[in-house]
Amino acid sequence: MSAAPEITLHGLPPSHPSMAAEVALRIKGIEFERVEMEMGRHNEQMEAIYGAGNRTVPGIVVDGEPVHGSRPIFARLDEIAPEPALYPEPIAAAVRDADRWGDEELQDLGRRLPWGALHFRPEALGTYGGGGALDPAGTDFAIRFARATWKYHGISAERLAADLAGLPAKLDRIDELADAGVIGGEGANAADLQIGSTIRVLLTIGDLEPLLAGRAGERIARRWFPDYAGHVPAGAFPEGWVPAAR
Ligand SMILES: N[C@@H](CCC(=O)N[C@@H](CS)C(=O)NCC(=O)O)C(=O)O
Repeated sequence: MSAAPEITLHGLPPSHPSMAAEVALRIKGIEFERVEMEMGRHNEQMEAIYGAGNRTVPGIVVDGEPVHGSRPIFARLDEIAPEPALYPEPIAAAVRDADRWGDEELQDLGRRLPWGALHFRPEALGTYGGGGALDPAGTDFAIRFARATWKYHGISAERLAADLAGLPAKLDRIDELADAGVIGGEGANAADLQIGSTIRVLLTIGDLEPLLAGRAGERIARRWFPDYAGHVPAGAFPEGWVPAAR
């Protein structure tokens, strides 16, 4: 029998795909060490480990072999510990498609919508570190920080409004995936973790609570990611930007 591989997970504390990778490791019962990157230097730190162009978290190093990105991590973990499978048969192909959709279409909303909301309620940034609302000096910092994230993530008021307008269709798609049995089952597969981790972040935005309440995404998010700090009080987004709950 070969020895268990030595695994290091590199992440950033608030990163939802890092959280998804960590929960995948835990579900499989694989031992690992988690190392946080240094916010601001994380791009160069990740490139130094994972190679040029691999600037984002998460990544894992398996006995010296770098595996970069949430989807490659899920696939590699299934090779290391096949059970419980993150891409279980007979639905593996559908799970792979849903995981890809969650990564390519949904995941960015877990960055743009919280940073979008924090522009309007910057004092709430403190809650994402597990604290309370920031004091005026902290809020000055948060205003500058949120502005930098808007630039970095290409957020604009127009894009934010469009993201919000498009959210109900994405929530419908998640319900459809659950109705079809691709996500929302007994165990967590890769798509549950990919989609659920993004929805978990969206649940920190008070304005979105009515939209998310009772939907499959909410159920999956709360089940696999019970703890995620942060709360932007309702009323952050300008009136009329958040679609009505159905
Ligand atoms: N879609 C990729 C990318 C992940 C991603 O963009 N991660 C964010 C954190 S949530 C990140 O590293 N952002 C830092 C940056 O872009 O500088 C994945 O799932 O691995």
